[in-house]
Amino acid sequence: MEEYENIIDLKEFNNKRVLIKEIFEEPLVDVELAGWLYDSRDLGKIKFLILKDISGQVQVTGVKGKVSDDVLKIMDKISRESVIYVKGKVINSKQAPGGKEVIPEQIEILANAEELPIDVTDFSKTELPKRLDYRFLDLHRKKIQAIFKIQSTIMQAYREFMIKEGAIEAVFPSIISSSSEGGTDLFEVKYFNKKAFLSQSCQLYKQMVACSMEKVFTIFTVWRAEKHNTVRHLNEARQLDYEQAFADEFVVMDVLSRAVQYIVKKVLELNKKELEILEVKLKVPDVKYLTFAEVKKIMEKEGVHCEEDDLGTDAEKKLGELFPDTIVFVHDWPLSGKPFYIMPKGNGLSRGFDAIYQGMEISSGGQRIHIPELLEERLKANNLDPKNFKSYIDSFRYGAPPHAGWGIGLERLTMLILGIKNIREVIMFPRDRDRLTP
Ligand code: AMO
Repeated sequence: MEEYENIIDLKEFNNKRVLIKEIFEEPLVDVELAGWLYDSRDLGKIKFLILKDISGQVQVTGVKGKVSDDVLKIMDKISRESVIYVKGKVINSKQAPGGKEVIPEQIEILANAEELPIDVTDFSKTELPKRLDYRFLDLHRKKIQAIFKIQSTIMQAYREFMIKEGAIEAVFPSIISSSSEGGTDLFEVKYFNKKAFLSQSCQLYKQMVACSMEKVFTIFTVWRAEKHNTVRHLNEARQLDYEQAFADEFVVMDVLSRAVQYIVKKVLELNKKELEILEVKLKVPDVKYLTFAEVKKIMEKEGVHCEEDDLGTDAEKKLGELFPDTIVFVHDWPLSGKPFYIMPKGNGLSRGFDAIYQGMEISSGGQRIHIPELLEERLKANNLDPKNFKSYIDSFRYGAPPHAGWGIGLERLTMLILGIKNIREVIMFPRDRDRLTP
């Protein structure tokens, strides 16, 4: 094709466009709409189209004799999910869903949809892997759109909350020269003639910034080369990160609880319709503080396995059952179970914590080490070479205050707010052990 001319004048259309939800909210008569064909029915003398856009759906009704033959002819040949433009009049109708329908004067097919590879109706039974193969089409569905509208609110509310707290938003590099979380789960990249890695966390950078700008936050993409394929792990995930100077773990646990409560309140306020579509009953969470030792005792009583320096999935699940709709902070965590940058507290304990919500870890954090000599010691204790962390260690030599922070998994938070079982449902384009496209 050498030339393409737009079927309608898009600039003009954007000036006049009516969103479908406005039809039900305002007394409109002449409307110009565009969207996707959800469904159609042909009763011979009368033809129905269900048109949907991002805001809702409406019935378009063509009655023989009342609507031009040209329009009726087009109504006959539109395939499901094709993109159409409709110009018409809104009338009240008792039979139509929502009590209103559109009588079309002009219909144009802007983009034809071929035979659909997956079911995108509200009653779709297509399995998740197949849906993810065609995620761009899966995103036509109301339910899927509801998930990501809510995730958008979560991110927006997080930003809003942090700005109110007086934090500044920062961006950090995604290519790093050495591990920030320790361990082996790094993706290697070639960086000219050097070896580099995709960032596991912005940990070291957010600390450096907190040591000058006091309160800093970001929404950061992390890469974890974890080999296990579970319903709660991704190889590429997002974290809501926060770091604050002059703070210990208790100061930032309080910030975390208020941040999550603010986010949930915003979702309740702004996403009523989406929560209804997803049939979610959401509550603003309570907050509970327990030491690691207290949790161990609880688990012993409950007969649930808990590791020496970690909770494990069974114990997390149990905490969710015992304390539903509650952010459970588990603090005074064994030092051996926390990364090298977490501040020791004596007696084998640390100033690190995990936050458990609805039976799953949503966040970990703690007070950090701001003393270079102690940091070197802890790196060595974790079998890491201080030479690889020179610039990070040096950043604490010139007036670095005590500081603390945390990172919340965005996808984890979304799945737990919505009671969704598989993390892949709440990320538009998941990267897991087997999936690199789309
Ligand atoms: P951590 O590694 O515990 O801590 O990660 C923080 C939170 O991020 C989420 N998360 C993940 N979500 C999905 N898939 C994964 N593979 C994955 N890994 C982590 C979880 C987890 O609780 N730098 C520290 C945070 C800090 O101390 O500030 C860190 O990254 O919800």
